[in-house]
Amino acid sequence: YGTYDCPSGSDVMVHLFEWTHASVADECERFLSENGFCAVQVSPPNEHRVIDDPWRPWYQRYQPVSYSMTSRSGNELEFLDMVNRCNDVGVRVYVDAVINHMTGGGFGVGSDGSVWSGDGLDYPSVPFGSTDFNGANECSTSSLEIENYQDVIQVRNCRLLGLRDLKLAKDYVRGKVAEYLNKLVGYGVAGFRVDASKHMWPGDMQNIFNRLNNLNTRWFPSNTKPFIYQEVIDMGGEPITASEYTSMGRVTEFKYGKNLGDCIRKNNGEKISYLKNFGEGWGFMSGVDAVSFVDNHDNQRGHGAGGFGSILTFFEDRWYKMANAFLLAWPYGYPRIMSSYNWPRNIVGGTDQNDWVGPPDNGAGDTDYAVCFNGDWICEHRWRQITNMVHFHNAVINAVVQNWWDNGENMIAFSRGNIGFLAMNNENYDMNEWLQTGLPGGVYCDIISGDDVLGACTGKTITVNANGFAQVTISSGDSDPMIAIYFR
Ligand code: ARE
Ligand code: CA
Repeated sequence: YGTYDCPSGSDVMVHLFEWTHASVADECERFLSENGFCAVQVSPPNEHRVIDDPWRPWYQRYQPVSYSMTSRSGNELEFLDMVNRCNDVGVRVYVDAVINHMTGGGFGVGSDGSVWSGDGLDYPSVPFGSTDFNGANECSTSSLEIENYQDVIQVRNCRLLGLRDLKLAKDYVRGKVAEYLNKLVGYGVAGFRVDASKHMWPGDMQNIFNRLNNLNTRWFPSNTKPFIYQEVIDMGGEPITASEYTSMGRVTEFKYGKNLGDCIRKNNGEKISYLKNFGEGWGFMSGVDAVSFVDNHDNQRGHGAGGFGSILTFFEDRWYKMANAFLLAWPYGYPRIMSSYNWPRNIVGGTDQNDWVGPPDNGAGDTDYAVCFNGDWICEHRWRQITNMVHFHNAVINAVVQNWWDNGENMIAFSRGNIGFLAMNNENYDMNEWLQTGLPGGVYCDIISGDDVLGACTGKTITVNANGFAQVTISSGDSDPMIAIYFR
């Protein structure tokens, strides 16, 4: 676990948040495979609660009802078709696995027609019954809720947000979870984002992972285990740390997006010149253990960790492009690009009143087919500045950082060996510097301001002399105050 093997020349994943299976399948074929994406993270595909109030929030999918496979993204056949078609064009599918819990309180009928009762701890379609959940014997709070994140036992045995907490110490429960994950592996899924990993004992998770089958040999080499990355929010200050999980797979590094956002926003005197040793030098987990990202589906709407004042999202598009350019140019972690839908964000007193709003739909709760740049589908992964940096990332993957330059404040530049060069101006005055790019002499196309189409550059060109130097000019008024060039 913790290893992954992308098709050569691709090393980035994208979270197509709340996309339907049909639209993910098409996106693999028409875009992801052509643009260097290794994998797509898809929303939880299993049966989930259906919530009326508020109307069909995105988060209903984090309340499992069973492991049958009709969700808001589509049915089992559509899921299978998506996995087949993505794998056929070399794009891995990573499933968001919600295995810590089932629904919150209440009762009803799930997205695949199964009855469920959180009140009665009864999920007959699995089946899970009351003895399959942690209760007063395991959790000491009278509410059965997590009340104190300093108490490890509470965090792992009590309820997160009222969600009925599975007794993963029990062989039967482990077996049911593993059966679900193995069904997906059999279909050709290549890996899992493991939701709420902080709330599960590493030993229980290891037991479940030990039961996982090898990947489907129709697409993958024999004896290859699924790629695992675990959602653990470790900002420091709590007894549960990311390092407890790194032996089982990668872990989401939430410090990355918060600190990068702070530097780009210049919060509390932070500067992008401080990014010189971004990563382990900032106290992050080792890059080989990390999944790195600017924002995720939680913290872009004020859930999870980070805070609106730090995290950058598509709502602040200029800064957001700068943050993603850095993410993709700088060697740290396995980068994940967020792909969002728009919603009427309305922050009042630090809370987004519309943080619940679900994806574009037909009014009856059926998610629309995602059409990029149409309606509310934002498709950050298709923004030229971001897509082109995915290509850059893949081109420089084996090259180390060299030729770091900064002005001590908010102008930076660095090369990746003699393959790629990025410069960024986050000052409110122009940058005009004679810099070592590390690159062989020649005329290069800036892939931020344009595309290099069959050798014809639609953006700025940068001339590198025989000694590797170039005049780098970036106006503070540029809509994207940076340039990126690489050797092809
Ligand atoms: C919803 C309602 C709740 C209601 C519940 C049950 O909002 O009011 O009680 O349903 O009826 C998502 C949403 C939740 C939603 C849930 C279920 O964000 O709002 O609850 O789905 O529908 C902690 C966890 C971390 C978790 C974050 C959100 O450690 O694992 O909280 N993130 C994942 C997903 C979420 C998802 C869940 C888990 C649940 O990415 O999308 O929730 O499956 C500090 C701590 C962190 C803590 C953070 C926030 O930073 O260090 O550990 O994160 O505070 O509490
Ligand atoms: Ca738990």
